[in-house]
Amino acid sequence: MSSQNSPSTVLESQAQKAKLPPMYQVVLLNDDYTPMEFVVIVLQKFFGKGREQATQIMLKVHREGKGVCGVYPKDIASTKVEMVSGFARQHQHPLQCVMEET
Ligand code: NFA
Repeated sequence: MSSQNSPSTVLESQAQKAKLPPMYQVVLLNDDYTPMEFVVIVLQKFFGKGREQATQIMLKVHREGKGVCGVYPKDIASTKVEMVSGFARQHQHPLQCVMEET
């Protein structure tokens, strides 16, 4: 960094350019066995959705095969995936939850 120019007037090189951290979608996948009501509860409990929005997302997953529950930084997305997967396992449902970089 030059001592002659204030930081705001120095053009950043590509290497120095401030880059926002990547974000990750947390995605639910459809299956034939998990009850619809269980998926709605998951969306309310772990993703802060209201009953109506949770139902919309559940139906999208059911009809289209997958649906986005939320978008988070990596650590938070990873924790959500583990919490949802553990909750589904505890209840012996095959519901799958994965993360995808945006
Ligand atoms: N397809 C499931 C059923 O018919 C419901 C479901 C929705 C499962 C969304 C997983 C995700 N019971």
